Amino acid sequence: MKTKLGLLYGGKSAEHQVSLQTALAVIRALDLEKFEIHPIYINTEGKWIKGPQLSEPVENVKSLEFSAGNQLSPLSLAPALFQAEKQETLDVIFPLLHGPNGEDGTVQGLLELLNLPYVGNGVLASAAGMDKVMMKNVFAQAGLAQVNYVAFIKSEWEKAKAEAYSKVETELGYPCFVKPANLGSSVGISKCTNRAELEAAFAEAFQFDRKVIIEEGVVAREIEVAVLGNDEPECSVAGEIVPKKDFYDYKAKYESGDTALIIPADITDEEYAQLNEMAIKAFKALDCSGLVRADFFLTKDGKALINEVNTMPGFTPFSMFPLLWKHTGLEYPQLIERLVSLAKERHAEKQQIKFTF
Ligand code: G1L
Repeated sequence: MKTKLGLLYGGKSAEHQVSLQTALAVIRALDLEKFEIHPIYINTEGKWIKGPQLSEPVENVKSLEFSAGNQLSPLSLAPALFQAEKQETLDVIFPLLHGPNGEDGTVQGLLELLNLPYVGNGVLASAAGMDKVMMKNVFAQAGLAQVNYVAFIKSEWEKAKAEAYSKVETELGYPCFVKPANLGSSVGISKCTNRAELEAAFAEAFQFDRKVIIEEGVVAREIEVAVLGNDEPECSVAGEIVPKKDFYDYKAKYESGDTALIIPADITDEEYAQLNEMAIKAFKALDCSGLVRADFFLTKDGKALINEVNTMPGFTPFSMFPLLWKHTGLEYPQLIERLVSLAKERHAEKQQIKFTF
C-alpha cells in the first residue's frame, strides 16, 4: 500500500516562494512507487486549494500554484482532508509552511483536531519555538548556556522608554541585537552599538511584533547541528555558517552567495560532543518531535552557547538541515521517508493514550 501523503505548502507569508521551491524539491525526491502525493496549496490570500493527486514528477513550481476551483478556508478543509465522500483519508501530512499560521503551531493544531499524522513538531514545540523569549526561557530552565537577553512588550516600552534602554545597557551593553520575538525570518532585526541605534532598533522591531527581545552580542563562530527522531533523537555532524556580511540578515540568509556553509565544521571532538549533548537537551526541553535544527555560537575558548532552534528549518536539498544529514550518511529522499515514518510512529503512539478513565 502506498502512503497517501498530503503536502501542504505556499501560505500567506513572506516565504511563500521558499515554500513552493521546497515543496517542488520534496515532490521530486519522493518515490512514486511508495507515495501518492496530494498537494494542498495555500495561496497568497490564505485560501486553501486542493490540487489533483500527482501521478508523475512535477517540472516547476508553476504547476503547484493552483488557482480557482476548489477554494477553501482552513476550517472548511476538514471534509476535504478526510475526503469523506470517498471514505478515504490521507495517511500523513507534510506541512511546508513558515511563519505565522504555519510554523507557530496553528496548522499543527488543525491537524491534531483532524487526528491526522503530520511530519515535524507538534503544537507545543512549534509555538514555543516561534517565540524567541519563550524558547530562551525554556532553555534557561533546562540549564543550557546561552547569551544574556532581556525582553519587553510594546506597552512596557512605550510607557518607560528610557528605563528600557538603560536596562539593556546595564544588563547587556553593546553590541547587542534587537529582534521581534515572534518572527521566523530575520526581518526587523538590528545590530546596535550605541543608544541612538538602540532607539531606532526598538522602533523598528516593534513594527513587526508586540514583543521584542534584545540579545547580548558575542564574538563567536556560528555552528549548527541537525537533530532527527522522536523520543530518542539523533544528531548530525556539525556545519558552520560563515557570513560574508557583518551579520546574518534577511538578505544574507535568503539570497545565496552571502554566506558559505562548511560541512563538516572544523571543530574539536570536545566541541562537537558539547554541541551534540546540548542539541539533544534543547530538543527534549522544547518537547520536539521529528526534527529540529539547533543553532549555536561557539566562542574562541571553545564554549558553546545555544542561539535558537528552528522547528521548520530550510529544507531544500541545498539547505543546511538536509546537507548536514547528507554528510552524516542520510540522503535527501531517505531523510524525507524517515520523517514520514517518525510522523506515523508518533501518531500511533498518541492513539494509545487514554483521554478518559
Ligand atoms: F515537516 C517538516 F519536516 F517538519 C518540515 C516542515 C517544514 C521541515 C522543514 C520545513 N521548512 C519549511 O517549511 C520552510 C522553511 C521551507 C518554509 Cl517555507
